Amino acid sequence: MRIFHSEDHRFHFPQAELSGGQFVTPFERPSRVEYVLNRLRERKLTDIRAPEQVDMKPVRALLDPGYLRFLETAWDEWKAAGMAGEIIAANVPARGMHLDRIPEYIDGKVGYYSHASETAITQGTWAAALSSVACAQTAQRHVAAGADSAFALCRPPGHHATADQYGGYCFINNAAIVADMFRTSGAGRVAILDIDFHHGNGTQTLFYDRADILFASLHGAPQQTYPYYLGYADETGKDAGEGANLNYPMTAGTGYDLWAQALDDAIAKIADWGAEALVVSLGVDAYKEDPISFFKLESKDFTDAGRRIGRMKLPTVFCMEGGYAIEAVGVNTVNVLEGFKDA
Ligand code: 7XA
Ligand code: ZN
Repeated sequence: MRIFHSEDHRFHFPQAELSGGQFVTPFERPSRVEYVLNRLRERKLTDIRAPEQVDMKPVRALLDPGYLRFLETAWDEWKAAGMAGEIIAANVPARGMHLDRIPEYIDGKVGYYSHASETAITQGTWAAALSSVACAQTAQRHVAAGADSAFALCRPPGHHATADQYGGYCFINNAAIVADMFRTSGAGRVAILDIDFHHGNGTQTLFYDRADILFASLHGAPQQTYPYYLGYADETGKDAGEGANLNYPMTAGTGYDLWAQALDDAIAKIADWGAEALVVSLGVDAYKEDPISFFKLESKDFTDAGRRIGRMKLPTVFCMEGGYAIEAVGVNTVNVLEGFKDA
């Protein structure tokens, strides 16, 4: 399996994350990628390539132009306003306020274009986010050209980002862009299977009313975990997209038996629906030791999950999402890929 990776992810390295009322070193950090690369090499998965240049056309096709301008210019505006630290949202449009009027001042814009405060923007965030998209896009082109699969080692991750909001460590939704590119390159129906511990609220929102892209997500129940305000089982899509959104929320302590039943159900529904290509939002934070999650998957379960996904025999792009049990991130990620190849 070919792997796409860019060193430019390192441009995004915030010093601080707001977590539990404290500023801590971000869980989503550059060394995660090193663990994955090391494990890939250990397992002789060495077809690791730099991505082609990012193509902004598919990005602009899906995302809000004002949001993209904001991401590109936020750091300079923040610094020009005399702010000393990293960009962190402190004010958001809440119930009863205007959701449709974009403030002029950068502090207001930051709140308008974000949905959470844990995620900092730094000088290099835009460049890193574009390199992450470039990995995903190059993986898509490789598969659209005939490869059975590819792994985009995306960092920063993407599945929480909507058309006009960042948060949950995500700025641009890589998996969504890949799915839309599969459509443009000829696939009639595309499925996104999100196995990250957290609900992919961004991906769901981007395709909620679309009949051509199905979204299925296995995740921590929103009553109990981030992103809290989306991810319930009764969110099934709307208008033309009715029936093309499948949520499998599961409660704290969920182990592989129950999780795998949800996976099998999602896989069966994706097959029945007639997907011609598959995008996997590959987070490994369902792992039992993950510091910010509460499922109980073991490392070997990721191999089995990969095998089940591989049995679908669909052209597949994997996009890296979360996973913060730092020393196990590489093993768990590569286990999914190896299971997939062995299917
Ligand atoms: O898949 N998404 C993640 O792994 C990021 C979750 C961020 C949680 C932070 C809650 N304030
Ligand atoms: Zn996650």
